[in-house]
This record gives sequence, structure tokens and C-alpha cells, in this order.
Amino acid sequence: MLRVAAVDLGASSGRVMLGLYDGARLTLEERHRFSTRPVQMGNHLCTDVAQLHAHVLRGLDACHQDSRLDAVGIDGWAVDFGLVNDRGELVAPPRHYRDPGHEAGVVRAGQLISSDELFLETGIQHLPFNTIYQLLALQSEAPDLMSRTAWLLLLPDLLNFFLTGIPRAEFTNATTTQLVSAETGDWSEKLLARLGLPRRMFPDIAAPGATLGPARRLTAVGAPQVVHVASHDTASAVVAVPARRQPCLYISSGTWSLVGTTVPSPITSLPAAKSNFSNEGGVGHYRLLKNVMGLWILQEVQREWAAADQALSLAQLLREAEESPPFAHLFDPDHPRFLHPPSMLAAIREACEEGGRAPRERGEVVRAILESLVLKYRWVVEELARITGYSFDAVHVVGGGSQNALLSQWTADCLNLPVFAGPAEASAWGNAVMQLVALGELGSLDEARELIRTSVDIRVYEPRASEMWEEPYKRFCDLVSDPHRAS
Ligand code: LFR
Repeated sequence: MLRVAAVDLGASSGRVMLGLYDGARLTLEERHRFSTRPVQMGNHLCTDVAQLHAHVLRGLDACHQDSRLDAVGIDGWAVDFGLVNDRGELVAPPRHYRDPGHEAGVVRAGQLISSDELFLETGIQHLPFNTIYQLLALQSEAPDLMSRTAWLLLLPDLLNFFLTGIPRAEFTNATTTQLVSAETGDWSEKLLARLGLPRRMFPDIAAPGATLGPARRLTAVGAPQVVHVASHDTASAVVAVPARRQPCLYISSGTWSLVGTTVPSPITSLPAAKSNFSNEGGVGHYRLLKNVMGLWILQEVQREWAAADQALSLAQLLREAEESPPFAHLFDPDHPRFLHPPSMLAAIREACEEGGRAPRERGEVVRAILESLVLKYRWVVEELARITGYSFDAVHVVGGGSQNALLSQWTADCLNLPVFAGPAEASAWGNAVMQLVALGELGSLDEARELIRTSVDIRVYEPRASEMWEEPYKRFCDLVSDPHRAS
């Protein structure tokens, strides 16, 4: 029996899962779960990395209790990083991508390089919090910071560094910095020079499936091998998409909804640029996808209701949504106002008022969120088909959002495609199977996916009454306001 620990840092919660592989089947058992929510520290929204590290250690301890671990792999949300000095200490608290302070970096980048050139060089979509912008904002705010920095380490790489003492970048997550060349898959020296970012702080890039080194800082519990999984959580989730036919259409549904497909190499054509698609690195492929704001909007609304003592279970909220009138309030969920508003309810109200009337009842609000999300999925899928020339006959929904039956059914209805829902813990599954690849137990991504198919349960939602979505979709298309979309 092989024992691997999959550490997965999602945008709202993290977990450490113990993977048990008997040569034929893989099972995952949750051993520790914790919040990954950012904390406001002074003027900035930050990630509490010390807490994250402590939770990783606790989770690994819990995995170790019965017997030794063979390997450990860490994946997490993209883009965010820590800067460490040559003594291996953080030079500043890592900022969170939802911190509004990165905006200054977007302005600075615009002075140094055009957005078309940036896309051509990196193949990465414009998101105002990409590492490139975070770094440029820091550089102008605290110019001494970089001179004190030995390494820039994205969060999973940083936690790997705490375990092993080895500074190394992993490919899938590195691409999300928007500093990696779409052509070479390595840091773009040209771009770094142009932006005045020191090349020396970017570590060597390793491929997913490579071994990093023993977790020698875990002496109390032995020293399992730390391996490079696809350390971007979305890349791990895409590894776990249990499709028989490739390329397939997937939605990695959680705090974000990542809607995309896989392509053999980056597509940096004009239509891809205009629709602001991303070519993020994957395991033997690129992930051509787009960020949709996702269940974050609903999570924030639930948080607001809970704070006002009006907490209701998700099941109850979904029931109320189903009982509310259809297509009464639509909005583009990807408007920047939803990224980190002081009040999500107020942001929704404002957006709906621009197009008509604001929702008042709880059920109406939830319905507006879910309908707007699935309409945006359709918009992205149509763009995706146009850019790739692919046609899709099903959609795989993976991640926590795949457990939301109403959202899955409406996704099937709106896209007029069957939805295959699951696995819910897709990133952890993708993480665990890549560890088996690194350990030499599985030979390829296809084998890894086959193992997942035989190990998880998938629910199927057939499309119903799709014609009902036609008229609202036309209305919705008029609302879509992507800053990079051709008018
Ligand atoms: C999902 C995710 C997305 C990335 C966003 C910010 O958890 O990793 O792929 O765009 O978080 O890092």
C-alpha cells in the first residue's frame, strides 16, 4: 500500500487528504481541513502563511499517525507569492490577490508594455491581480524590497521550501504569474528585463511529476519525498477531469469557475486575446480557459446574511431560488465590482438596477447569481468553440461546486449539454495521482485519469427545457462587459 498526502489550498478552505493506493484503486481520506481566508493587516489584505504552514504540518502529522508517508504534494490557488531573503525568511507578509493595492501595478505595466504584446509573450489572460501586477505595484511602493529578496516563491513553492529548504518553481503555477514565455515555458527574460524585475529571484522551473526532495524539516514524522504535483489547484483539478474523450470541456467549479478545454500548445491568436482567454500550463497540455467569478459571489452573500443573523443552509437557499421567478434579474458576474466589494449584496443590487430592477427576496438574489453564472458559462463556451474550432458534446464539472445539484442542472439546461458532475475534491485527486506518477506507479496522464474514473462516483444531469434559456441568453449577451473584448 502506498500512502501519499495531498495538500490542497483552495481559495476559501484548505485540506490535507491521505491517499491510499493498493495498486488498483485509490482512496482519499480527509485528515485535516482549515480556512484559507485572507486577513486584513494594516492597509493590505494578506495571506497568513505562518498559519497555512502550521496547518500543513498538522495535516501531515494526522496522515502520519498510523504509518509512514511515501510522498507529499502541495497545490494551491495561483498567482500569490512570498518573497524570501537569503536566510530563507519572508521579507514581507504575502499579499492576497483580492487586495485592491495591485491596481497600481496594472497602471505601471501599461506604461511599460502593451496588453497585446503581453498576451503574445505569455498567452495569459489579463486579471488585475496577476503576479506581474502585484510585483510592479510592490516595486513602486517599496523599491528596497526586491533588493532584499533572494527568491520569489508562489504559495505552494513557498510551503515546499519550508518543508525542504529547496527554492524551486513548478511549471503550471509559474505560468499564472504572466511572466513565463508561452513559447519556451521558461521565465521570459525579455519580459523581466523590460519590466525591470531581477531575473535572479525567479527559481528554476520544474515539471509536474518531478521530485523535489525529502521533507527534512519534518524530522518528528520521518522525511517523505516532496514531489511537484500540478501545483496550481486548477491544473490539478483539470488532471482529475474524468473524461474518456480529449479534448473535453470542463468547469472547475469552486470559489472561481474556470471554464475551459485543453490544447497542445498556447493559442495566442487575436480572437483569444480579444476574448481575454488564458493559456495556463498543464500536464502535457495547456489549459485554455477563462476565469468566471464563480461561487464566490454566493459565498459572500451568505456571509453577509449570516452576519445579519439571517443564516440559512445552502439547501434552503437553493429551494428558495428554485421557487423564485426565472430570469428576472441578470448581471455579468465578471464585472470588476464583484472582485472584492465591501458589500456583495449592494454590488448585485447596483448591477441589476443598471439593467432593470434589483432582486429583493433572498431566493431572487440566489436565483440571479446562479442564472447569471450559467449564462456566463455559455458565453465562454461559445467563445471557446470559436477560438479552438472544437465542438463539445458534454461538460465535466469538477470541484466543490459540482455538488450543487441546481447549478449542475441549470448548467446542463443552459448549455444544452449533459453535465458529468464530480469529483468534488478534484484538485486533491489530481494532486494524489501526480504523486503516483512521480513515484513511478503510474506511467502517464491517461493512466492517472483512468485510475480516477474507476475510483470516484460521477453524477449525470441531462439537459431539460433548454429552449427556455434562449431569450435570456440574448439579453445576457448585451450585458457582458469584458474590458478586453472587441466592441
Ligand atoms: C482557483 C484559482 C484560479 C486563479 C485564482 C486566483 O482557486 O487558482 O485558477 O485564477 O484562484 O489565484
